[in-house]
Amino acid sequence: MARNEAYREAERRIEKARQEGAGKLDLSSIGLTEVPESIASLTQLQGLGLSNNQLTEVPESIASLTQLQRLDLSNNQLTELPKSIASLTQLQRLDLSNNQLTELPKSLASLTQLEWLYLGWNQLTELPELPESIASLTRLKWLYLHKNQLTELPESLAFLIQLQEINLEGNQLTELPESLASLTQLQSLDLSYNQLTELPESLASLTRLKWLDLGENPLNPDLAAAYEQGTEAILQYLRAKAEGQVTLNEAKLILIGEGEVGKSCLLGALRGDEWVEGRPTTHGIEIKPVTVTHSGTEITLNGWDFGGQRVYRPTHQLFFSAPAVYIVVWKPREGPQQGFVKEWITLIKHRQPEAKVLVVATHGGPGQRQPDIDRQEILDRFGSDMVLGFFYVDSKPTNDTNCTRLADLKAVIASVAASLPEMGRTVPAKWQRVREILQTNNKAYLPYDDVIALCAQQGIDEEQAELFLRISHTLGHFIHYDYDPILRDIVILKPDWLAKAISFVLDDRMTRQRNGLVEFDHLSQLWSHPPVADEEGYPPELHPIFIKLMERFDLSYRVVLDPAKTSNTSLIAQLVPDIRPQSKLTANWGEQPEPGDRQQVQICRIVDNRGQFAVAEGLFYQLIVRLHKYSLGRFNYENSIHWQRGLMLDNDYNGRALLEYIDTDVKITVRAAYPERFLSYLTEEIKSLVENFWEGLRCNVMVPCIMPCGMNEPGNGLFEVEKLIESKKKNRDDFPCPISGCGEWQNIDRLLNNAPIAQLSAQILLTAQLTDVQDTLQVIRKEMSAKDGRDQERYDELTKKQLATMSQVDMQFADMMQMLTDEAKDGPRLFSFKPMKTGFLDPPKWTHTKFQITLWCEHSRLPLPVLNPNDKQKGVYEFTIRNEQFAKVVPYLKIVTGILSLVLPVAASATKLILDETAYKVIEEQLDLGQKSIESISKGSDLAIDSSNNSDAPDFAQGEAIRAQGSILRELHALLKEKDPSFGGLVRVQNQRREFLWVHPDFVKEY
Ligand SMILES: Nc1nc2c(ncn2[C@@H]2O[C@H](COP(=O)(O)OP(=O)(O)O)[C@@H](O)[C@H]2O)c(=O)[nH]1
Ligand SMILES: [Mg+2]
Repeated sequence: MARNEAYREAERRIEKARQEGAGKLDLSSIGLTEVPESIASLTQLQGLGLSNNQLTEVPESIASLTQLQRLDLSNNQLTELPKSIASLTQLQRLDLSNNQLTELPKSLASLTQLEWLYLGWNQLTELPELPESIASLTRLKWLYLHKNQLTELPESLAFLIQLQEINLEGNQLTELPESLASLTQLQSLDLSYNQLTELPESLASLTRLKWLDLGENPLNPDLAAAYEQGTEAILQYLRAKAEGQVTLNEAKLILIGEGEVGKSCLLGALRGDEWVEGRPTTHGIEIKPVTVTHSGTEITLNGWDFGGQRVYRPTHQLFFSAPAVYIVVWKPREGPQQGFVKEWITLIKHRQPEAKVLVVATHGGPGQRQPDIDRQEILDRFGSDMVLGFFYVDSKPTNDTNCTRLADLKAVIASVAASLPEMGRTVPAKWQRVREILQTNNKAYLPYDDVIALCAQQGIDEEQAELFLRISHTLGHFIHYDYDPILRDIVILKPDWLAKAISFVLDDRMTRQRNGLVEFDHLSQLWSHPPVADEEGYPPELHPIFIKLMERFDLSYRVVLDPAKTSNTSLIAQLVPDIRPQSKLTANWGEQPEPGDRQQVQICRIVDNRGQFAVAEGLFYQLIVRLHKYSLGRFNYENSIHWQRGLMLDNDYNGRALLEYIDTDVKITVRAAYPERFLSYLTEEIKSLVENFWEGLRCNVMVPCIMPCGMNEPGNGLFEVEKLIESKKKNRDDFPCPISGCGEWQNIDRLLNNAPIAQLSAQILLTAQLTDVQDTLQVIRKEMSAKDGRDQERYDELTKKQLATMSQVDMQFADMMQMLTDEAKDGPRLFSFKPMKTGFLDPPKWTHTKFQITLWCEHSRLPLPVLNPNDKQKGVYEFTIRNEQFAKVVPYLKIVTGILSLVLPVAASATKLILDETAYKVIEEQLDLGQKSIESISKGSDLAIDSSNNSDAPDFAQGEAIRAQGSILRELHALLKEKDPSFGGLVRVQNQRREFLWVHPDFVKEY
């Protein structure tokens, strides 16, 4: 509509409203640039919609609409508000989102009836000073200030005591006012994407707070670790701090470099220890404290001295947890080349791109003249932000003086340590006391119960002690796995002690000769009598614990040599053969995929933060362990296929995969009836491993060319999936081949067809052919029940189409769970529900009714009553819910019911648990009833329940729709928690990607 036309249309609607004495007027989305003056005549108006226009100002005449309760001005170009807005004293809801406002008028203060105030997506840099303005809006319940530029919040926010929800996502806040604590009605506080490092302890008094979002803030490490555990955990942490806190001036000091260059001597010298002649070589890691002083403040550095042997490198990286001062040591006598200084800095940089590094040459006694390192080259390559200095010291004192130039080095170490962001952070005083006691008691480990007793002595109850341990574990102070049946009873107090035990295995000749296979008896032998002088060995009761810990660290897994016996052998992944097992490969991977199978390829290209190709040291060892449940040798180790740079996997109906490390690329090839599922799983697994473990590395997912290339050969070009998607969003159809000399343009859609990671499968099954899919699944279920228990043959007789359907269901389930990862911190995601009476089918009479909700296990994908045959009421709850309350949660229930009814028939495949027919029917019927009640409610109400009919860009929109269910899920958690805080005995576990899942106790051992 042209401007005038829009204006006239608005005038017409205003006139009509005036004649009819209408209460509401909708002038949204008509291209209006100016509001007609005649609006002033609608003095009776209660609701006015002006969103999605091009308004640059609001006319003064609006002041006449004194009855207005709802005003929507969102999505316009407003830069300021008229003073006259003050006359709208009846306003309850004011939407100003997505405008260009830079400040709020003082007159806002008159809108004392306001309950909703939307100010998201503006350019507010500060809230006006109170009390003139916002402080008088004492009825405000919902305040949206997201995506602004706020750098601070006024203390007077405290007057808005009715506030239930504040959204401050995407501002520039560096701290919060203490007064926030007076907002006792607050339920939801979104602070994500700000610059917060600490939180006021007073926040802990917000007992109604159910949702606190702190994602993407530079939180101090302790706080970040608490946050990782969920909203309740962080409140508990703040409560502990509120009781008393201490300031910590401590950091890690990490010494690395080749063997025999003088790391241990240097640490000794920094500590002021006496010089030791002929010091024995370091096995694993040794930790000793060093004290330094900076500007009068004493700083404690925990010095980590790493053994330099190459074989330790992959393991050592585990302990490069930030933040630390890193010292790379080298010995000039052997020349800089032999010191591998650049390689060591690279190793650090990949794990900790923010690390601070000092390069230290040893053996620098008086009169020593040695070749120097090319300092400029190192600075050019790593930057002077990272490499902060070069030193040349002698750790050996001369007769009359101290160690040469050591004092200078120590002073710089102190100042670098003082500049680390977590220096001077505060932690709960009681916790710190316990930590000190545990760290200085000279014990390498303690039983869990002893630690809890010690906490109790310091006034920490068990619940808080558990949180203390979880946080200490995340921070790397202690090692404790709370749900692992073997490890939960022990707390490892000295990680170095463990690293040493592992080093004896890595050093062992026999294990090396057997390509990493080692029997438990032999491990026991090594640990009882270490082959190293002066090491006394470890008591036998610890040996099973060590084996378990090595598994937890992705260093080893137990292999099946004889399916009839329990395993007594580990595979140390790092020691697998160098050579590609060619004949085994050919036997298991033909030239072409089998008939009915398709082949898909994706490449994970590993690059550093400058986009340069980079090696993720030890990546394949970790993959061999993490993916071993898909190993070809999972039933018999003999059949395994893996070597230093590759492995083959098999995932039943989801297909077979070959993973190969080619230079710095991991190439993944999958063959299956529907290869997308396994391919996207493997890609995600590698991507998340690379990006979580090596903070300085990125994994770009690439797809290969599909056409013979412009150079008339089979195409070798690789296309980055993310770039293809970006181009697609800009409505481009083709993308040029990156190979120089080719430059042929390829169709983006066809390229992306090979990239399941770019697609969201969620819409595939929940739509049209749903009944077809369900029929297929029923047939599959019958087939599989008949083959109950026969592992490998279960899928043999299924058709390719059936196999493909099962994979698609798996993929859809995984997608949904993935999108709700954040919510899983605070509670389980899978429920079924049914109405208790059937009267619900008559919607008009229906005001509230009784519902039954049943919790499901996220591992087995089965409802709890099936898994608890002796207590069928566990995880089953009855609620009386009002109609509108129910309508609110319906969108989530709809999605989850849909998924569960697809997953149920094949759930057995994950756990090898086949449901008998009666049990199956009961669940099926329950899901069905749930579905019916949703439909009837949807029909009977005008609530926008179906979120999936969003027509534009379905691939991306669907994901958003599911993600939007998060808040509903949180409400459900709150309801359930009131009934049963234990969630029916479901246990919260973490998978290898550190995502939380809620599983039945029987399956905890899988994590
Ligand atoms: N003169 C002299 N000798 C050193 C110095 N640093 C190390 N050494 C010698 O080099 C040997 C190996 O040092 P060590 O600290 O164990 O090496 P690491 O394997 O890197 O820990 C020691 O036994 C010392 O004799 C130094 O600064 N000056
Ligand atoms: Mg040493």
